[in-house]
Amino acid sequence: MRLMYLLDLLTILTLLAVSSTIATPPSRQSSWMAPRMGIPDSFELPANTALPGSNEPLFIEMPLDHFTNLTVDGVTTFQNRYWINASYYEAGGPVFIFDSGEQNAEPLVPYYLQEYHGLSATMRLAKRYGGIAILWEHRYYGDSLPFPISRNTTPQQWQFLTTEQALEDVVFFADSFSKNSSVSTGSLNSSATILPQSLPLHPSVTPWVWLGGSYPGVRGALLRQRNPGTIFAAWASSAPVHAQVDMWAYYAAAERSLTRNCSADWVAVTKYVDTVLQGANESAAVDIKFDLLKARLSGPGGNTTGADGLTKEQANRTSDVDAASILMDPLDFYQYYGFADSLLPFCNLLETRNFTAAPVEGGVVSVSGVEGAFLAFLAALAELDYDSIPGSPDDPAGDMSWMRQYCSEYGFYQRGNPSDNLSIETSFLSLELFQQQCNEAFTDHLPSWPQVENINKYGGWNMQSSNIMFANGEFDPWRTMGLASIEINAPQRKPSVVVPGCNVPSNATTFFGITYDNMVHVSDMRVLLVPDSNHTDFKTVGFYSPVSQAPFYTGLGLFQLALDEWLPCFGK
Ligand SMILES: *[C@@H]1O[C@H](CO)[C@@H](O)[C@H](O)[C@H]1NC(C)=O
Ligand SMILES: *[C@@H]1O[C@H](CO)[C@@H](O)[C@H](O)[C@H]1NC(C)=O
Ligand SMILES: *[C@@H]1O[C@H](CO)[C@@H](O)[C@H](O)[C@H]1NC(C)=O
Ligand SMILES: *[C@@H]1O[C@H](CO)[C@@H](O)[C@H](O)[C@H]1NC(C)=O
Ligand SMILES: *[C@@H]1O[C@H](CO)[C@@H](O)[C@H](O)[C@H]1NC(C)=O
Ligand SMILES: *[C@@H]1O[C@H](CO)[C@@H](O)[C@H](O)[C@H]1NC(C)=O
Ligand SMILES: *[C@@H]1O[C@H](CO)[C@@H](O)[C@H](O)[C@H]1NC(C)=O
Ligand SMILES: *[C@@H]1O[C@H](CO)[C@@H](O)[C@H](O)[C@H]1NC(C)=O
Ligand SMILES: *[C@@H]1O[C@H](CO)[C@@H](O)[C@H](O)[C@H]1NC(C)=O
Ligand SMILES: *[C@@H]1O[C@H](CO)[C@@H](O)[C@H](O)[C@H]1NC(C)=O
Ligand SMILES: *[C@@H]1O[C@H](CO)[C@@H](O)[C@H](O)[C@H]1NC(C)=O
Ligand SMILES: CC(=O)N[C@H]1CO[C@H](CO)[C@@H](O)[C@@H]1O
Repeated sequence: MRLMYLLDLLTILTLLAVSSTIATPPSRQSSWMAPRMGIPDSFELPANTALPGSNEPLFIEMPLDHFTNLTVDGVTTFQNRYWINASYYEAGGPVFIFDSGEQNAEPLVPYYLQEYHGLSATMRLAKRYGGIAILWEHRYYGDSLPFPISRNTTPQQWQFLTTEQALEDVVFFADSFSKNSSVSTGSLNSSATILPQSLPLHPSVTPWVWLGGSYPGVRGALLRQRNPGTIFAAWASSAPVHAQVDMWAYYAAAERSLTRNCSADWVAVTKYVDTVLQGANESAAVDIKFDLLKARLSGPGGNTTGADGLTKEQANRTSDVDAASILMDPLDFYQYYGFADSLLPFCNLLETRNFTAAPVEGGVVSVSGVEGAFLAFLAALAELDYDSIPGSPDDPAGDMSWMRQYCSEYGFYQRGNPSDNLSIETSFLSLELFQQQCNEAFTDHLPSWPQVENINKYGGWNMQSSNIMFANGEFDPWRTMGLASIEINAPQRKPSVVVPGCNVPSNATTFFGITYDNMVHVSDMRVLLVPDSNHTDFKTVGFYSPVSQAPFYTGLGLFQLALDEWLPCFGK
């Protein structure tokens, strides 16, 4: 059973099995391009020495606690995983670090670091600037685990999963590289593999350029504010840099995009279900839960096989919020697909009553009342095959770690707007409910509410930063928590595509960036996929933009213009 309100909607789905077929790293060229950007020209690698191939992971020994040297269960350090692709590296070229954020990074390797399935912005930038590409895995995700992650992870073990620790990991990593302009050749022979750390990639001698979408975009912006000496520039895509406990705005974009009749029906049905579930007639409540569960389990063409085993007892055991939030199933993929591809098919089914009647402007409710609208809604839920979309956690450990992060620092509790009577989210989704779930999942060491000030102290959506490009999608639910937010409590700043001077901070009214018309979450920083039979459905949405390829080129082109402006000033 899916608990929709627990789903990490920030997570980029990574559901594809990965085959590691690229084994041989290219050998180094013996001739090097003219060095640039602060690197003295004495840097040379012996001919044929090779960096490890990007399909094999590398590890750095990372302090568990950067700030107070605490030790828990004998653990003082852990192995933090990363990958490198040095195919395009030329002496003096920048570092392009792509952050995978709150997920196992491994499935991303062939997409973002090898261009195995199409162009990646990270590799295009590496090619253009002679840079070295790094894929970085976040502590407590994938294989970068100080402790095993499960329901048994203790509060003492969780305490090192904080924004500050995870940002400091990047600083520690960057500082681990050499400042020397030449690699000691004494220990190397002509066919040896060199340690990446022996390359002169220390951020004092090489510009580090960050690429991240969603939470990784937040990290890039925070790092540029916090450690400008480490992160020289950043492309922060769809970055909700303003943490807020109450994120009712999450659904505002979807609500705004609904057709009028669909909105009228959705609002009416939501109120109807909430009212029945809150009412005194217990058998009516169980019946409505049964109907909702049955619709979710049923498939297209009136196929109710999936619901065959469903009983009234099961329905009775289903909580009000679990049952009522089935009405929100069609919203699950909105952030990736936008209205036309995720909600319109549903609205069409609903408004035509499964293609048996013509739609009317006031919705089904205006013709058949709310009970008629409810039946049409159930039919639409059943016919739209959301059951085939993987909604249950693919990476339970990663989901727990992200839950820990939002429960302790980010909030982003996605409920409906309680003061908007056109809200299409069940009123059972309350802030208190989210908090209660957090408290149940993490029994101790959790603040009473998420400590959003840990994030917002870097400026939140008022952040006046230099050398960052903030990209957003017009209808991305996460735009509401970023610099480009148009919500009522936001500063209403406007993106400007005019590239600012190097190290020149933005001001209170404007910032450098772009909001792509009609686009959604991280529509730019995805792989420009070569479509094939493995990339046709929701499962691969994490890797490419199902809406449009245009933002890939727009974002990359604008960021290149910015880097052309900024990189020459590195070290000056
Ligand atoms: C932590 O330990 C390291 C190495 O022993 C030491 O250099 C550092 O000063 C310590 N930091 C703190 C905050 O105690
Ligand atoms: C690095 O990326 C390029 C494509 O951008 C790819 O051709 C190459 O195989 C990758 N290198 C490694 C070692 O995976
Ligand atoms: C080169 O170095 C590697 C690893 O240190 C070693 O295994 C190999 O025997 C060396 N080759 C030669 C020709 O010295
Ligand atoms: C639902 O379950 C409760 C507790 O087991 C029971 O008292 C109640 O009669 C059940 N209601 C229905 C309609 O089955
Ligand atoms: C309770 O709801 C059921 C439908 O589930 C209905 O048949 C019954 O009449 C209702 N009872 C009352 C007291 O309204
Ligand atoms: C929807 O319409 C299709 C095609 O007419 C039909 O097979 C199916 O049973 C209908 N589904 C529902 C839930 O009414
Ligand atoms: C009906 O749905 C079940 C799963 O719920 C599926 O196994 C079966 O193939 C479907 N039948 C048809 C005719 O599509
Ligand atoms: C009703 O909604 C459908 C689907 O959202 C839309 O295509 C249609 O234009 C609407 N019809 C009217 C009359 O508003
Ligand atoms: C929502 O509130 C507005 C103004 O308060 C009112 O005009 C409108 O009828 C209400 N809509 C619904 C669906 O309750
Ligand atoms: C903010 O920056 C923009 C773009 O550089 C500029 O046009 C605008 O005048 C500035 N506003 C203020 C208040 O400084
Ligand atoms: C799809 O994935 C499978 C398994 O990884 C692979 O064998 C197959 O070649 C892929 N198909 C295409 C068209 O890339
Ligand atoms: C080859 C070389 O010059 N190596 C030096 C790099 O810098 C470290 C200290 O920063 C020295 O210990 C190395 O000898």
